[in-house]
Amino acid sequence: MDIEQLRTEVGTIQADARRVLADIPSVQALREVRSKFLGKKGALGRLMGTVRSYPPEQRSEVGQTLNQANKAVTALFEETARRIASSESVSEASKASAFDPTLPGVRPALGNVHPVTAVQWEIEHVFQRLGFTVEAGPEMETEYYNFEALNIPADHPARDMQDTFWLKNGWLLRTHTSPVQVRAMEKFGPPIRCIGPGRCFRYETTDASHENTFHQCEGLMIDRNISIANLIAVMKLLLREVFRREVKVRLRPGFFPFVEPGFELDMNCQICGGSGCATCKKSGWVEILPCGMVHPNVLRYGNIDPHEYTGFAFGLGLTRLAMMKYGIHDIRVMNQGDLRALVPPSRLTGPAIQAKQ
Ligand code: FA5
Repeated sequence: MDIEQLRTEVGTIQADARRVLADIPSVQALREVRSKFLGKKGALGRLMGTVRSYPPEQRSEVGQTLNQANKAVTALFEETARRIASSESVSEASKASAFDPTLPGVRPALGNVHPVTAVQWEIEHVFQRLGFTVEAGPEMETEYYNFEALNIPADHPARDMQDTFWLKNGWLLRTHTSPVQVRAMEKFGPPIRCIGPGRCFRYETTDASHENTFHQCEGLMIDRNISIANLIAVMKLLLREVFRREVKVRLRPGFFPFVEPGFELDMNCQICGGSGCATCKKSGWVEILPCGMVHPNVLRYGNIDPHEYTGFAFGLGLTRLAMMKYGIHDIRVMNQGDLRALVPPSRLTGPAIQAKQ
């Protein structure tokens, strides 16, 4: 073919390529078509093989014509490849976002949480990390577990410290969570690490820091060589984890028949910052964490040899702790069902809270 026919042929090939590539559906199809145009035996490849058949003075022009056509068709293929790749990724993305009825549903966010529940979850999480189990005791208790096994015999004046709701059957509403101690000793035997959060009841007049129904959290650790140092370390860790900063505390001697020695751990009132308010009765301090070394008599009641084992116990005022953490001035708000006292998920802290949601 002469050089004019060659130009016409090259134009036809380029037009064919444009037409074919406009409808190409996939990368695989593109690959198959590519050899028909650009392969050695393809339309342009075959023409390249004819360059030598032209007179020497025309070869350079023939070469240039074919090279330009080759470049143009190659560019067409590249552009088509990019178009297919981007449309494939769009369809992959739309596949991924398509509704899949087999996936588990998105759990709706829980409503707001009661402050006591929120603090209880945090405390459970802290202690579980330390290897403590979480125990529950009955709210309706016997005199034996609430008093006697805690070294408070019937005529002991300490019974007056906790005004009791007596039931007609001779049982009572537990005045503290300490009965959980004895039940845990009976259930597990030493060594023991447990906490017992729960509701307590006292027949007393209410004010900004006293309720007749409130929460405590008992703690008990019994093993060989447990000392006051262990007790203080755990108390400090507990407060640091709940408040996420150091809080000012004071330790003073305290009397409880079931511990010896006994302590009162008070914390700086978080409502007034220690300057004195109705919540802390103008003292700047709030009684929050009475504690001590378990009395040998109590260990004996729990069938544990006090010569071999020692332990510490504490009775955290959970409701008061929740007041301090969430800035609640009056404890009576806690039982009034006022929805404004609840803690929205945005104010909850601690990994345990996420886990419970
Ligand atoms: C007891 O109940 C002991 N069982 C605590 C204990 C356990 C001491 C183990 C030693 C070893 P107390 O009566 O102080 O102690 O109460 C403990 C905490 O419960 C108080 O510090 C306070 O934070 C909280 N609390 C007591 N009475 C009330 C009340 N009426 N309203 C709200 N919180 C109260």
